Amino acid sequence: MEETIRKYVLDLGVDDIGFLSVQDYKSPASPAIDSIFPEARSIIILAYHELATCESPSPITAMNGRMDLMEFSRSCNYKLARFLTKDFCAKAMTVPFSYPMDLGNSIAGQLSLRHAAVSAGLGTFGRHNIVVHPQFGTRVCFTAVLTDLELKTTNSTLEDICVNCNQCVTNCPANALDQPGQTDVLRCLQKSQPYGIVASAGFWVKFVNSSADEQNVMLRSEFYAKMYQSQFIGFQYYCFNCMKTCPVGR
Ligand code: B12
Ligand code: SF4
Ligand code: SF4
Repeated sequence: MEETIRKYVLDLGVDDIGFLSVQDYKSPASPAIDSIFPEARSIIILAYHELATCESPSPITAMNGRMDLMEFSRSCNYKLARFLTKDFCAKAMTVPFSYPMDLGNSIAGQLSLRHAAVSAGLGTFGRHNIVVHPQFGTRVCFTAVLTDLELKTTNSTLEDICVNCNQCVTNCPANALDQPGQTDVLRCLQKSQPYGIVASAGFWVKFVNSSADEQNVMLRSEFYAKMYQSQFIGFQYYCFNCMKTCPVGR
């Protein structure tokens, strides 16, 4: 069964795949799987090689490459879920690239794709706390499909792939990676999403405390225009440094 699913997924153009029994998934800061899908038995993780767009000095080009990947991955996830439903009479639920996600007390996905990918043999955690794939290095992203099919966790004997060159730490513009094993989320957010939720809250607090003339100026500013675009894109990333500076796989 695993081989049929692997072939279907690779034929879609996905770059790699891993299988994980739900009992082998461990991400203490994420919701329990049975709070999402009580009958889930397995997680199928799809891996996508990120294009060279992440190297572009233009944040528009870099984000456009990411949007292409997100759209492709959403379609592959959905096709796989339909394939499992039709050909295996299974239940299947998709886990997105990033959003929608919980934006309550913590910022977390329904499933931690990094933890799932590592346990399914698709890579190891790097010094930057994201996953390094043996072939694609850090330029890899993930989606997943949960299913009630019993699938065997992919056998893997991966050694640590990170070569500890510290490039990701040195090139992080937010100093968000100074503490080994931890990403300073707020610092990363300020640099990677400068027109995201933190900036938006600051803008609107200032807006309501401003005069009509000042509000007029604020709504015509470059900052507002960029924030407006970021909001309808979903999340607009302006930093890919920890992905693009990692030498593994290049
Ligand atoms: C929310 C989120 C963020 C938040 C972080 C919030 C957070 N606390 O994790 C912010 C906005 C800061 C962020 C930033 C980035 N993100 Co992000 N993000 C997510 C998202 C949607 C959810 C993550 C989540 O649930 N975190 C909460 C819990 C699980 O994290 P945690 O328990 O605290 O675990 C962390 C630590 O404990 C530590 N850790 C745990 N166990 C171990 C074990 C070892 C040995 C080590 C060393 C560390 C370690 O590593 C974890 C990561 O920090 C995922 C998609 C998904 N659904 O998984 C993408 C995801 C993790 N992001 C991704 C990427 C690429 C980025 C960015 C590069 C931005 C960009 N331009 O794309 C940066 C990288 C920041 C970094 N170096 O850590 C990719 C990572 C791909 C990969 N190769 O691993 C993911 C998987 C998206 C995807 N679909 O591929 N992200
Ligand atoms: S995305 Fe940018 S700001 Fe965030 S951790 Fe990576 S290098 Fe640092
Ligand atoms: S840039 Fe260097 S230290 Fe950072 S994850 Fe890649 S190999 Fe490891």
